[in-house]
Order: sequence, then C-alpha cells, then structure tokens
Amino acid sequence: MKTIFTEDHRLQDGKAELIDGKLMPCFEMPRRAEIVIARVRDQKLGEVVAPERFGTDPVLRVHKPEFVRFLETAWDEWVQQHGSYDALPLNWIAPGMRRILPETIDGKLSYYSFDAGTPITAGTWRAAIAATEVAMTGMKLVKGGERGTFALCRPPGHHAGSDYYGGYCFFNNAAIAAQGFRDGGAARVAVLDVDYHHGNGTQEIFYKRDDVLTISIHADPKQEFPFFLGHADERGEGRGEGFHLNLPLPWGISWAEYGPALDTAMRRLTEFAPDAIVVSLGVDTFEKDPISKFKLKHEDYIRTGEVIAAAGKPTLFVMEGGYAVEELGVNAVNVLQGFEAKS
Ligand code: 6XA
Ligand code: ZN
Repeated sequence: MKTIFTEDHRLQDGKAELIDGKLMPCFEMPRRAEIVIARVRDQKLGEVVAPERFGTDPVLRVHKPEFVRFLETAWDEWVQQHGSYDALPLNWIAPGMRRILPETIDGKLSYYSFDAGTPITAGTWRAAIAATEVAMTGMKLVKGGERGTFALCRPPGHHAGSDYYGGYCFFNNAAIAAQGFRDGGAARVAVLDVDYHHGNGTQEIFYKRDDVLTISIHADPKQEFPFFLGHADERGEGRGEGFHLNLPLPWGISWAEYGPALDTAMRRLTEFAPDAIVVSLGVDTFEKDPISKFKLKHEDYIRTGEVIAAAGKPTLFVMEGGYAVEELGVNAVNVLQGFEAKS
C-alpha cells in the first residue's frame, strides 16, 4: 500500500490548547506523524510518495470561500493585533446573539471556530493546505486503480465543517477526498469515520446529500467532545435522509462492543454499494489514549482493517486523531496491514 506524506505537516506546531480547564501542550503535535511514517517505513508497507499540488480548488468544493479566505489571512491579522504567538478564540455565540461577522481578528476567530483547542500558528495555513493535497493525491491513486492507499494527513480534518474549524481540524481532508471521488466520476462514495470523536464536520458537509453516505462510530456526545452533534437520531435531511448513520458508544467500551458497531456500519455501507470508501482513520479509540475513554487494543486495529477490507471496495485511509503518540504508528499501520491481509 502506498502512503502519501509531506514534511509540511510540521508547519502546524501549536504551543498550547485549552483542555480540562488548563492551558496544556498541544496533544496534536508533529511527532504524531513522524511516529506513523517511521512505522510505515519500518514495516515496509509500501512506497511513500509526496503529494501533488492541487491548490485551493478541491478545498472550495466543500468549504465556503469566506472561511477559506479567513484561514489564509488569520495569522497575519492576529500578529498585527497581538504579536507573534498562537491565536486562540475566547468566546462563542450563544442563543439569542446575532451571527454577524466581526471586523476584528478576535471576533473572526470566535465566529469561525468552535473550541479553544485549535491554535492558529504561523504555519497553519500551509500545513492545512498540504494535508488536503495529501488526501487528494491519495484519492487520485485510488481512482487510478490502487486497492487501498494511506493519506497520512496532519493536521486532521473530520471536525472541520463547511465554514468552521475546531477539534484540531482546519480543512476536512476526508470530505475533500470524498468530493474529489465524486468529481472524478464516482457515483456513490461512503465515508466511514472510526475516530473516537464524532465526525461532526463530515456529517454537516454531506448531511443533505444522498450521493455520499457518512457513517461515524464514536464516543456518545452525551459524554464526549464535540457534545453537540453525533446522536443516533441524526439520519440526514431532505434527500440525504437515511444517508447518515451515527453509532455512538459509551465510555469504557472494548472490542466486544466496538466490533458489532463496526459490523452494523459495514452492513449499511455494503447496502449503499459505493464506488469508493474514505476511512477517517482515528486511533484515539486505543486503551492508552490520554484524552479518550475507549479500550481498544493493538490487535483490534488489525481486525478493523480486515473488516473494512471485506467490503471489497477501493479504499482511501485518511489519518485523523490518536494521541498515545508512541503507539500511534503500530495502531494506524495495524489497520492498514489488516486491510492488506484480506484484500
Ligand atoms: C478536545 C478534544 C479534541 C478532539 C480532537 C480529535 N479538545 N478529534 O481527536 O478526532
Ligand atoms: Zn479524535
């Protein structure tokens, strides 16, 4: 299996995030991708290739132009106002307030974000664009006949909606790739999100569409971030009704509960008969993940890959979360090796 990777991911290197009431060093750090690429090489998974340039065109297929423009200019505006340190928002809109775009950078950060865990840094724009190019290059390889490809994206993407960022995500790499498959001629695409957190951005982007089936298995939003989307009764809207599936699970579960949820997801996915699958591959479901509360083990990731392979579809894996950094390579590559073993 080929892996798409670029060192440009290092340009996103935030100092701190607000978590558990404290300003702490960012869990979403460059070392994450370094550990994964080292494992890919060590296991001889396959060729590692650099992304092609795509520019912002594929990004603009799923994100609103004013939001894309905001991310392009946010750092410079912030530095002008405050100086050269990471930008974080301070407050958000509440019911009864008015959603009018402020003129100043602090207001714009509040307008376009949904958490204080996602610093905008000097290199955010370039790293985030590079991650979309990694995903698009992977998409192109799968479209060209590869059975499975790994887009080692960083920063991750599945929390980013059409016009907002948060949850360590700026552009929705998986959604951009899914749209890329559609634009390249695929009639139906399925996005399967196995990250611990609900893929709220992906859900929002495709919620009213029946050409992209979105499925997310995640920690129940009654207990877990992002809290305000990801419930089981969200099934899509309009012609998208029935084309979104949420499978929330409670804190503390292990493979005994996760395996059946994955089977349910794959049954719906197979019935949809997609031309291609995009997997939002988060491994923060791991038992030792520092910010998560599922209990999956190393071997469960091999099983996950095997189950996904059984659908028999061209598949693009897009890296999302996972913060047990030293074990991230083993867990992510286990999924890919499980997939290859059954392909
Ligand atoms: C709170 C948790 C952010 C979750 C990021 C993630 N700051 N999403 O892994 O998949
Ligand atoms: Zn996650």
